[in-house]
Parts: sequence; structure tokens; C-alpha cells
Amino acid sequence: MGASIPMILHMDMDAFFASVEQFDHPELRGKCVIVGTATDRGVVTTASYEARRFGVHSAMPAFQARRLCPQGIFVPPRRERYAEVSARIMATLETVSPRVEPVSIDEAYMDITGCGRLFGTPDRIGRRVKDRVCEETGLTCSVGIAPVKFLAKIASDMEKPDGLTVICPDAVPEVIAALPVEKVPGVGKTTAALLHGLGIRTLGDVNRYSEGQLSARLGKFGPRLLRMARGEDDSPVIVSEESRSMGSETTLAADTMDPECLRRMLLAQSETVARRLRRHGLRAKCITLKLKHDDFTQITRSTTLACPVQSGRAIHAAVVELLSAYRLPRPVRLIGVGASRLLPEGSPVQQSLFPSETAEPKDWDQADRAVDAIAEKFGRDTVRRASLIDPEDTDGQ
Ligand code: TTP
Ligand code: MG
Repeated sequence: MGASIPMILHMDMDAFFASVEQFDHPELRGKCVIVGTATDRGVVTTASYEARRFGVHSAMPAFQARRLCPQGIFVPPRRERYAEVSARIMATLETVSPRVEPVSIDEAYMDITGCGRLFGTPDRIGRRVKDRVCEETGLTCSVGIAPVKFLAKIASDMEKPDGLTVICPDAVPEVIAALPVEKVPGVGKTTAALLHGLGIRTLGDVNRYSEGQLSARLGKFGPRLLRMARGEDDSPVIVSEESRSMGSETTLAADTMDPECLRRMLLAQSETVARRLRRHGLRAKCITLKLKHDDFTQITRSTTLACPVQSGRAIHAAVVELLSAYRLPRPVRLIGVGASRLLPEGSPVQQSLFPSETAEPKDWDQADRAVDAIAEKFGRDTVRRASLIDPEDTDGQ
């Protein structure tokens, strides 16, 4: 397939919450896992594929799931953990193509147009995405690839779980002709019933109606449905900078030009950002300094590091260098550190030929991890960098 043909990839994790539970608790693997609270009013958030065989599914009342699958093991949801794994998945996708649009906790679109030169056929790109996600998280996902977004989403659902479906441009008319309307995004129960009433069973059947006829019955969705029936969908993959960065910023108690005070603020913020990176299993390649002056003018300065980092010390070194290179024209009101171009910590790191101040030796990693472990056990304030301890704190101790 040529590089100029648009290709969109849709990735959706398999039984996401349940798979994370099975990964974290090996004794649950191969079992009927139902994520949700088992109370009378509880609802199933998702179920492992083992439990789905008994008819258990998302949004089902817990009592009904229990009746259908008495051997089902109920596990209460741990949303923070799922968000953590999700961040790691999204960062992993960005190692394949930077054009990633996360759309929910467990799914994302990627624009892989032109990736062929680097990674080969769509099939090989899809395989690579699945392999990388599995290497990073131990979980399986399903991938669909098609020339437009809505077909990529439909494709990722076709061979779930652990699926990989590629719809080549040539195959689009055939897929549309056979696609039950219930599978089309935006077609719920009511719309499906209405379409069935018109004798429309597959997306291909929609082509028998004019835009006017469809609008009269379906409102604004009519023309959209007709475009999909023709294989058209011009919705782009939207890459948001926000989802690809982490930051910490503080408005100062009093405006200042004192570099020592600013460096100290940056150290605490660098530690915060570093801790979040480590918690999410990520490293950052780009560090940004943000300053707002007392007149509300704002500047940002960024640096790209040779070696992606996740330690507070390395982030601080980079951001202090940015601060030193900037001549403060007036007092500072707000200061912040940002980390972007995030990579999963397992991804291969290109070794720097010229070790710089911001290179991150292994022993820093180990020290940081030890600090994280203590902080997790005894609370964040039990361990702090010496330069962040206010001398008055230690008085009389
Ligand atoms: P889905 O991707 O819809 O479902 P899934 O990943 O569990 O299963 P699969 O994709 O293999 O069919 O949703 C992702 C997660 O979102 C899911 O694991 C749990 C959560 N979720 C809810 O909390 N409530 C819901 O009603 C749905 C559908 C999902
Ligand atoms: Mg899913």
C-alpha cells in the first residue's frame, strides 16, 4: 500500500479492567472475573472473556451477573490503577507513531498514514502495536486498521479478543455491504429499530435512500450515516498536547526575582513531576520551564534531552539550566515545570555520546525507587531532599 493512502489504526484493550486484575493477581487468570461491587445495587463495569461466555457484560446489574455466573469472582474496581496502565499504553503507542488520539481509558486512534516506509505493511504496523502494548503491560488488545476512523473502530471489534483486522481500501465496499447497522458508531437501539423499519439491515442498504429521506427520519445523523455508507469519514485523528505531558506549577506567596527561591520551587516541582513519571512507568524527553511575571506576561522555555529522564534531580538540572539562560525582566508570580515527549520506561534508550549534566545514571534511578517505596509505605513527607528541608523544621528534634 502506498504511503499517501490514509490509514487509521484503532486500538482497544480486551476486557480492560478485568485483564488488569488478572495480570496483577495471577490467581484470577483463566477465571470468571467480574469487575464491580457485588452489592444489590452494584453494576458490572466489565467481565473477563471467561465470564462473558455465561452472558455477563458491562452495565449489567450485579445480582443478574451473579445469577448467570455463580462461580464469578467479583473484584471491586481500582480506577487509579487502570488510569496508570492506560497512561503507559498511550505512551507506548506514541513510540510507534506520534499521532495518537486517546479516546477513552482503553482505546485510541492513531494516524499511521505514511508509517509504511518505516514499519512495513498495515498488518505489520498492527502487529507491532499489539506486541509493544503486550511487552509494556502484559495485556492483549485488539487492533483495527482502515482508511477512515469509523471503519477502523469497527475493524478492531471484529476479531476480539486479541484481534488484528485490516480493511484495505479495495475491501471497503464489501465490508459496508455486509455490515449490520447495529455495528455502526452512533446507531443505538432506537435508531436501529427505525432503520429496520425502513428495510435497512446493513450499512450498504442505506445507499438506497436519498439524503433528504434520511434527514427527514434521522435528523442530523441522516447525512452522516449516508456518508458512512459511502465509506466517507473525514474526521481526523486529533492529537492533544495536554494528554502527552505532565506538569507542576505554583503561584508564589509573594512575587520574587530571587533565583535561589525560584530554584528551590523548581526542585520541589521537579520531584513531584518525577514521582508521577515513575508512578506511570514513564520517562520524559522534553522539559519545560514556565514563568508568569507580575504583569501576567508568560514565557515557556523547553529543552530536549539526549537521554529520557524520570528522576527529580535530572529534571531539576534541566529546568535550572533553562532558568539561568533567561534574564528575568521583572518579578515572577508563578513558576512551573513540565515534562513531555513521554516514553515508557522500558523503551530502548539511545546512549548519549557526551554524558551531560542531565544524563541519568542508574544509581539515581535506584535511589529514587527506594525513596518512592518509603514514601508509599510511610507517607510522602517522610523522605525529602535535604535542600527542601526548612532548617526550622528540624529545630528541637
Ligand atoms: P470497553 O472497551 O467497552 O470494554 P472492555 O475493554 O472491558 O472489553 P472489550 O473491549 O474487550 O469488549 O470499556 C473499557 C473499560 O471501561 C472496561 O474495561 C470497563 C469500563 N467500562 C465501564 O466502567 N462501564 C461500562 O459500561 C463500559 C462499557 C466500560
Ligand atoms: Mg476495551
